[in-house]
Amino acid sequence: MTSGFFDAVAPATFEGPDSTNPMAFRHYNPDEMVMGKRMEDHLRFAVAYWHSFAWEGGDPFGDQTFIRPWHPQDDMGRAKMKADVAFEMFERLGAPYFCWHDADVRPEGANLSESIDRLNEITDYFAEKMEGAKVGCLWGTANMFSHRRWMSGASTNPDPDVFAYAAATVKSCMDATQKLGGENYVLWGGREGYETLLNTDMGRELDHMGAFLNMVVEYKHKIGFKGQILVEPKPQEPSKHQYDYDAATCIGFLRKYGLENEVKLNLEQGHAILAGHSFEHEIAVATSEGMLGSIDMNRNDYQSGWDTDQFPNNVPEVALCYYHILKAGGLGLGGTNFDAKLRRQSLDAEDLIAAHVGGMDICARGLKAAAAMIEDGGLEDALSERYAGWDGAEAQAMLKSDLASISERVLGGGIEPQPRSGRQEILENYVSRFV
Ligand code: XUL
Ligand code: CO
Repeated sequence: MTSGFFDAVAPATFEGPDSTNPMAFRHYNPDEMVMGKRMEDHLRFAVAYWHSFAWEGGDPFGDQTFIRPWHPQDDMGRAKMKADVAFEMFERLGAPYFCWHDADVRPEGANLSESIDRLNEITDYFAEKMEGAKVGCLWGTANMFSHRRWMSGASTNPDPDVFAYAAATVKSCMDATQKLGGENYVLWGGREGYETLLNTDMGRELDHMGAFLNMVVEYKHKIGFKGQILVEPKPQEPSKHQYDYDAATCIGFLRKYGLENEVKLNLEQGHAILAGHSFEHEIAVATSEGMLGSIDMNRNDYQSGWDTDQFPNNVPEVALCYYHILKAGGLGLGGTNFDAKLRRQSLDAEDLIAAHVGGMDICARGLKAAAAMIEDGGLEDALSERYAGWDGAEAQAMLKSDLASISERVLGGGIEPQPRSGRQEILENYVSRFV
């Protein structure tokens, strides 16, 4: 028996590029081979529990717009109804994964012990549903930013009791993620940052955050969790300044605290935009260091300056992201999580399905375009040609040389660099042929 929530909406199926059905896939065809691998296995789509099932449609100027049968979310019976609906949606979409925070899936208890009991009960319920189903857990995480106890941070809180509460909370979420066979565990630094330096000891807070993350890694090994530990950069919102600002900042942080071989990055398109970067910039920073873990796919409204978490709808942008991902060997244990929410006027069950169908289709188109560019090799050829000078023995030897000898060679040999075109427009025209 189904919950009835999606009864009026047909399951999404692949109908091919000529279909005019807004609820059908035109490009996402899970079994289609792309560069020798099934499309589903490249993209590894995940539905985000928080946006699709927990968010009630509020914004800073108004409250709930979505009225769902599982509201209010303060009761375990309704938490199970929410789970029933969520799993029906995963199946209708053919989404292979989902991601969750503790706060999305269970109501907060009167104390931590009750909250953990509830988390265990609901994740047991998930585990039953996952048995024999085609959906897995891409990642789990802890919401350490919504409740007022986290208002001054979790591991960076000036109060050590909050640090302790955070440690116990993350332990419970890692246990639940492992129970569900999760492939990753994510830490987004919700309020790990500051509002004003007037009340903040930044160096001390960063040391606490480094110590905390080392404990997470230690616990991963202790329980034999085989998944990846990922941190998720974001420059601001909710804090004025977040410590995990962007990919480069996170990599520096991981190196400082000896975690560069243990922790990778979960990169999000909207967070890249807030940091003043393109998504492909963040992906290239991570892949150049072998630290790409997974991606949160969404987009921001470029005018608003907020983290608007919209579903992706821009093929050229998405294509360049997957180009860098494919070039680096793919997503591995990571996936494409739709950390994206409906607009608050999109009230219907049909809107929820259409948003994911559209997002999945845009990503599939982007992936196919990226694969076509890789197979054609035009961008790689252009790169090789641009850097060809560095293939020579003399250029390579220079990298191990010193300023004085190089200077001698330049002055003695009459080296006189001749500027060459960067050919940006020609390369942009090249990309346009594929997207
Ligand atoms: C917030 C955000 C989170 C993380 C998980 O901007 O992206 O949803 O992905 O906590
Ligand atoms: Co995210």
